[in-house]
Amino acid sequence: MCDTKTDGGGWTIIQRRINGKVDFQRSFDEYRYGFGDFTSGEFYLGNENIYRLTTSRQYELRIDLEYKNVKYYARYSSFKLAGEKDNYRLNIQGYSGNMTDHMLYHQNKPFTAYDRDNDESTANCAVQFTGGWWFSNCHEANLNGLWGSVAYGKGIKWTTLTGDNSSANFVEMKIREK
Ligand SMILES: [Ca+2]
Repeated sequence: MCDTKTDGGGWTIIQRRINGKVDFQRSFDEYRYGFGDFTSGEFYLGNENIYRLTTSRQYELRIDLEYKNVKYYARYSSFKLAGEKDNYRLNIQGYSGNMTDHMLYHQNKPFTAYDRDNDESTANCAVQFTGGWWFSNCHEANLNGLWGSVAYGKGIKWTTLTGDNSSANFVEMKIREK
């Protein structure tokens, strides 16, 4: 699925939340291979696919997010995932945009899901909060959080916009070859 309009186009969408129809409470394996579909409009491309794409060429990442129907974006000039042996560790750098750089907190963190705890919390952040993410101890952003949740830290979160008790109402993560 592509975004041919935003910021010059040419973006491959790797994650999309638009209606809450797809469950993002998924296992490490499900996050590895991806889930959801274009019909429902919500999906995750899969860490293995993202790793293979971003390791072969240089990619940038753009996040488009809406909260209370206001549009925001973040752009990262460099984005790649490590492979499975390194638990799809995140390498993300070079922020620009009109949100706060909350991915900085997640830079160089491996991926955690409810059945695979690679985070720095004594708990499992994916169990304590929700989703699968590059949790640290635990998160400033969680774009795979629970759709519409107002429970503490569980929603689709970008801290400075949503706070801890609300949820974004649109998210796309997309990559483009540099
Ligand atoms: Ca832990």
